[in-house]
Amino acid sequence: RKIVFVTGNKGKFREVKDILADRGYEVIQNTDGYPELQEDELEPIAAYGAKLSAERLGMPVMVDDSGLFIEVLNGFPGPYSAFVEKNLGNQRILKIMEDETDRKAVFRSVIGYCEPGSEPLTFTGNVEGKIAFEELGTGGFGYDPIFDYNGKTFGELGDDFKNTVSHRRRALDKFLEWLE
Ligand code: ITT
Ligand code: NA
Repeated sequence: RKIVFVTGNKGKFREVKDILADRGYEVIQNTDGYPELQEDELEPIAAYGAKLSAERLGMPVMVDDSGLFIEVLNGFPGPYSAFVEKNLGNQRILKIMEDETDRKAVFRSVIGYCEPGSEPLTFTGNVEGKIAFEELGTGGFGYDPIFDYNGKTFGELGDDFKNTVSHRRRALDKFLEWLE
């Protein structure tokens, strides 16, 4: 069983490939990309990306739109997570958070899935944590070194553990439940 995953993000691809391999799926990366709607929520971005990609490629596809939502910053960077990671980076987030005592944050992943000629579906997963005070660990990718899950960052915990509790894992579990 094969699934085409449209993404340019190597970290996402590696995680999805590992999680779905355990369930008997082969994941194939497609790097064509898709225009991202400017929205406050991830669901419409994932739905639109999946629909557009499925029609373009003429085959069923999945996408993953994800982000880090920091509570005290009203959900920032949220849907702007890719832009912020690229242009500001973890150190600038830590700087903004320097004097904040409320460090609650949520990672969210929305899997969009679409078959040509059909409407897109979305599956959302969340994991709660806190913004660390410094970058820790070399595992994972992106915001993982500053995302503290029960006292250790995803960067420290590494992919194998992350894949058992992550936002992406939870979204994929819902997707597979529907698929099967
Ligand atoms: P696509 O090609 O799949 O769109 P992208 O990197 O542009 O890749 P998004 O638009 O979904 O992805 O942006 C999400 C941002 O949040 C991006 O900077 C990711 O690196 C980061 N991110 C997403 N999931 C993450 C995770 O599990 N751990 C750390 N950072 C994550
Ligand atoms: Na993107």
